[in-house]
Amino acid sequence: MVERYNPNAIEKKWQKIWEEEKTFKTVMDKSKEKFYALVEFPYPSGAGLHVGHPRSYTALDVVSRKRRMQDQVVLYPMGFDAFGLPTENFAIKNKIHPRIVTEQNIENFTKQLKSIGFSFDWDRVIDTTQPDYYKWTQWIFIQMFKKGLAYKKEYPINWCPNDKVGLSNEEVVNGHCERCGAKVEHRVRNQWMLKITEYADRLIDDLDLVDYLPHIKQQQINWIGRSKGAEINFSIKNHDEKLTVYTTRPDTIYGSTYMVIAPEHKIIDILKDEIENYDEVLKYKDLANKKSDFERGEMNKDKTGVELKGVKAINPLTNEEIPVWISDYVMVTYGTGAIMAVPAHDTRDYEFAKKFNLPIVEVVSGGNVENEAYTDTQTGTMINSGILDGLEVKDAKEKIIKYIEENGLGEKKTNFKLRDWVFSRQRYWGEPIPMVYCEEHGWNPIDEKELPLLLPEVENYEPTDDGSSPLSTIPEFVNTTCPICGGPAHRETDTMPQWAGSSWYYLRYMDPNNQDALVGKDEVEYFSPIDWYNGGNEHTTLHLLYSRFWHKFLYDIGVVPTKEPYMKRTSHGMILGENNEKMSKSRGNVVNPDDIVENYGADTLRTYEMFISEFDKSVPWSDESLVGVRKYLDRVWRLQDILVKGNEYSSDMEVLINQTIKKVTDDYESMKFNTAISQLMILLNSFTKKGQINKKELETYLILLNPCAPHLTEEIWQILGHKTQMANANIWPTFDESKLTSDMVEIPVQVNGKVRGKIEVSKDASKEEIIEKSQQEENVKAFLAGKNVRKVIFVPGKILNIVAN
Ligand code: ANZ
Repeated sequence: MVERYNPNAIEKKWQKIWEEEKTFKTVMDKSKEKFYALVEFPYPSGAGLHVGHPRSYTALDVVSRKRRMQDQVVLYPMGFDAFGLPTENFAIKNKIHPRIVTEQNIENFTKQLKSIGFSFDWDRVIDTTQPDYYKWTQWIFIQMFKKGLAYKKEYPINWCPNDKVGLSNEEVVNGHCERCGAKVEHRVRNQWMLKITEYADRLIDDLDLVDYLPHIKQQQINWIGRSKGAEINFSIKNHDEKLTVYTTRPDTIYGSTYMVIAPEHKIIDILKDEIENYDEVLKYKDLANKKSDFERGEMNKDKTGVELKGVKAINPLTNEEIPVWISDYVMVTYGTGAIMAVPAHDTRDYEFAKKFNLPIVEVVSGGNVENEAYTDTQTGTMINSGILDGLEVKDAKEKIIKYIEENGLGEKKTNFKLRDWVFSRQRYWGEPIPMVYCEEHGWNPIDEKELPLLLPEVENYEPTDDGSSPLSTIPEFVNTTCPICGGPAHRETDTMPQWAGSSWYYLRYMDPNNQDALVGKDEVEYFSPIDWYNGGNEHTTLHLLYSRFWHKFLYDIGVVPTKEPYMKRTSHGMILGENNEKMSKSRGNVVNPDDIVENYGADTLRTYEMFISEFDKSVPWSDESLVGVRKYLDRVWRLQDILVKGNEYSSDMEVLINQTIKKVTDDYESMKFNTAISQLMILLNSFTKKGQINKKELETYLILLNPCAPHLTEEIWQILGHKTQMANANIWPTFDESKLTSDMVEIPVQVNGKVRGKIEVSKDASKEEIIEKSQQEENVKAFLAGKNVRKVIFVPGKILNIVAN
């Protein structure tokens, strides 16, 4: 009998060996196939690792370990996305420098990650807050500035009054700050912006080049929100000013009975002398400003608005005078901030028209809002529509666009929901933006030789009350000279947002210590692109899109060889608390991975997380299944007790073993970890039932299980006498196609019409062989004892019935 399975001792032992021997160090070898697996690097929070992290990390660890045993060069790196608000807020509260907080947190995360036995190359760890890393983040920013992709703009930003920080639209969830939950306000600030919109078309079109899960592609497409339509100018009666609208339905222009502009539209100021109810208009504008974009855009809310009394616009096709309203359902940041309202065919316009008693004119037959068929007004025949009458919608669109272009009334236009990326944060713990302002020469980047522009040491990281960055209070940092004329100038004091460092980190892993370039040519040629990237669904529209944008830019300036960074993107479901709710301190349902490693072992934690459900589904934590998985590993350990000699699969196990090799090999690659593990459990049961396993069989079993339970399997492997580790050996088994189905069949044996036993015989066994074997079956023997066989009925391949009395 072997000693009891003792994961604590075994796991520490192997982790030490891996560390000392640098087992998972990645070395380029052009003669071999490479596999670059990436998981999202964590933000090293004070709370430490969450049991959600190992779900993603174990998954690609499984694939990475398998690929190493298939003789591939695997790059599976880890790092820390360490700039950001929580650390800064913690530092302010506890009066510890964020640098120290970050170091402590990284140390703790590293210890935790190592205790789970991930096969990361620890020599490639990156930390986005290290100057030799953020030097290149700054360098990329400067290249973007040089290409006109970084610019300054007065921009109404989402402002979190609690964190005192500007937020990108992506960081605002239902009108609230994604991090702290405070209600978001609007504030106008002079911000650095990155022109992601210039890449909008390519960010959609190049999705054809990659293998992302369908829902991930769709979410990106929706987020970018490409919409094709036209801009049309409406003139203002008795005024030179024109009001330009954006519409996706220029064909419905004859049905446009009024216009609506955003409360922030600049024409309000221009027409101030004409507007008879200017005070009322200003009051409404004020009110709208206090609402978030989300509240304003909400579909089902009651429509509000104020007419600009004294102002009339002219519908350029009907030549009719129509009223102009302001309402907060029109956003200033989308299209032109003005719409031609077509209440018969647009739900929001319809609700508005009903409320304020505005005329509704149907222009697509059968397609109006009051009609059930409304849901699809993209088809139908034009009515009440002058030159468009009788045309189908599609043709009407073409004709009207041609008409407005020929008559100087407007032009075809593509719009995107995606906005440029607000890239300034008024906070301390981020990358300094390497820009300098001089009265004469405006904004210019610092000399690239001066990079990195170091984040200065400060005593106080508290944002200032006017919302400026803490850096603005340090004269030694602020005051500098103009890189163009050498005259007095001042530095930008905003820092980069959370998403900067993570937009290109995957490139640095390829060559983490390069002092002369962001990544070496040889390395980037060899390791690009990333073969497989797994991460959270919540990053589909933020990080994933941002990093694709940066990558495309780096491709354009010749830094990277591929158009896309990630060939494949998958995502995992969340692990919920045992009560089926999201894990959180306040709900008291947090499971700490350290406790699981301590009490059950890392191999149990890993195997459990791969086993609990389909990988992309959310699943509640379950102590019961955890215990079940631990028992399974105990039984694997005890296979040593029934070990016999043998260098070939035994004939009765051969089929099941081949089936298992095939299934596990396929399932790991398609992220069906749970069914791979259940197949391994079935095979284990067969060995246990048989009461023996030979050496060859045990070795195959260990190899297949190794990616999930690497410590346990290495230990038994060593006990079997192997001098080298499994981890980097080219030993992944292949299956024999001809041995996937059994040529044995199971035949039920009846005695006088009742099944008394089952026997296993070869498919083409003769009737005589079968009768003979049936009489050796214990139970059948018992029922035949003292009787004479009168008759034997045999249905080949199906059943044997013995009549006896
Ligand atoms: C007339 C019309 C008739 C419209 C109709 C729709 C249906 P997407 O597809 O999202 O791009 N719109 C334009 N700018 C807007 C803004 N700043 N705020 C709110 N709504 C705006 O939608 C474009 C449509 O949304 C445009 O086409 C416009 O209404 C409205 F039967 O023009 B449409």
